[in-house]
Amino acid sequence: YHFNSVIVREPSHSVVNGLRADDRGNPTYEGVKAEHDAYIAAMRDAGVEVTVLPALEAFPDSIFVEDPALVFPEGAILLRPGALSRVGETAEITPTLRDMFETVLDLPSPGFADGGDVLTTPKSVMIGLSARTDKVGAEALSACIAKLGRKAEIVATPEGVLHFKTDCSLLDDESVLSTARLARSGVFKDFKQIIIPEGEEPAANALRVNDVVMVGSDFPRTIEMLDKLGYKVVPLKTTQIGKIDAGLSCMSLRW
Ligand code: CIR
Repeated sequence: YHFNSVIVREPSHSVVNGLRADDRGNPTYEGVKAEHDAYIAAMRDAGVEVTVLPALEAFPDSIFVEDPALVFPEGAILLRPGALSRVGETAEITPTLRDMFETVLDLPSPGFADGGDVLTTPKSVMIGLSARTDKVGAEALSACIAKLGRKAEIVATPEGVLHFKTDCSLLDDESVLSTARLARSGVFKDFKQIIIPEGEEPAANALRVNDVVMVGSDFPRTIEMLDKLGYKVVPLKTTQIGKIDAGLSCMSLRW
């Protein structure tokens, strides 16, 4: 969670048509843009250099740059997103990553993997199987991660949850924030587990960046809990991006 650099991408006007499992109405472009602007400002306040890529109208979900690639200080991996409408996002981000990283690996076909399914921890890089990340993709991704000198571990994502990280985030070297349903699976037995208060499940996609933990401002009980535990919480609005199943990690690539 110590980062120097992040990449973000401006939302396109087409973001209102972003993918979602349950339709609770479209987000507005202005609302998403405001949430994204605040996110960029919070990143700069946290001490990271932010590279802002231009909007891509052809890809409604392209604001969620976390999914088409995976980055580490050691190198980048170009992924194969599991949603058909998002596959082309990888080619769009490739030139930027080739410019910024010496080592850029390709996830080989035919597997699929989304960056939202990957939780990097000091113990291992956890890859959650989901509707977007299949076994072939997860195994190929493990091999790429090994080439970068890290250890990967393939785990399960609870049924009906979009991405592994929809339900968890890293808080510090030994602590994770997790929903009760994910913690129950036992994946975090080697961690100190901080469990999301019932009813605030979408708060689990928080984001530790250097000294602060960014948390959705719609989740007061989670904010209070983390605050009491001594974390420096930065609440950020996620109401609009939440309508298209996204949270705070989705909007950046960090290293
Ligand atoms: C999607 O369904 O792909 C987008 N609407 C949301 C992506 C969220 N990304 C993430 O959790 N990394």
